[in-house]
Amino acid sequence: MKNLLLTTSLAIALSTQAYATGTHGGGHDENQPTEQTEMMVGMPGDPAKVDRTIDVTLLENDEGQMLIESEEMTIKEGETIRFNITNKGELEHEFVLDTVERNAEHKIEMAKMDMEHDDPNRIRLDAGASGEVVWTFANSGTFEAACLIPGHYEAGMHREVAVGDQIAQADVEYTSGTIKKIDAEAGKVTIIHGPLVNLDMPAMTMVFRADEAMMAKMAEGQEIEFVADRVEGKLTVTQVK
Ligand SMILES: [Cu+2]
Repeated sequence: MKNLLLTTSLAIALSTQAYATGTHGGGHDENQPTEQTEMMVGMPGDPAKVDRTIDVTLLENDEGQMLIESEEMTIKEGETIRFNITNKGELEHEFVLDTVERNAEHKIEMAKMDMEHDDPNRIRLDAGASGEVVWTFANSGTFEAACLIPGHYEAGMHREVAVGDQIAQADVEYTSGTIKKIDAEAGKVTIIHGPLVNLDMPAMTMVFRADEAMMAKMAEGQEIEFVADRVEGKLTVTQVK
């Protein structure tokens, strides 16, 4: 019992410290132990200064796999991401952000004793529950989002989180096109375009979806450079310049 109390107060002390670091904008306080203040993966983000939201679904499928589903987790160094996480499975799951090495270490600890943590880089969700993790990725590198509940990682619950200073830009190739028609009400735009390399499509005239922000940058007859991708199964203009 004494041990348990000790562990609990230590956990509270550590997470309080991690939050405090977040509000200091990442300044490294020499007096703090390095374990929590200098996590390789970054630091707790300020919910008021989120750059982007990534929706994440935790679930099991009929093939016995357990999955963390989301768009590609390709993040720019310094970006603050709100991970909007929903557990659509029938089991309890976790979402932990860390290095691959540290996740592996914690997985071994969890196998010995299934501990419930309350660290800002992780959240545990009952079936049907949802929650969020707001995180600032301070360092470039390849990290990992995982569920460390015994057996779940092995069943597939891990995915790569790539953080780089160039990745988000370098990854995309702009295609030139001419806007033939805009249907703002339907959120559709018809573009006569060159080959779409990322979608493996030849030059042609096609209808794309576009949100209001993209529409605002377009006019009929205009020549544009754009990027299109599949969003929820629909061809969508994701970037325009
Ligand atoms: Cu899980």
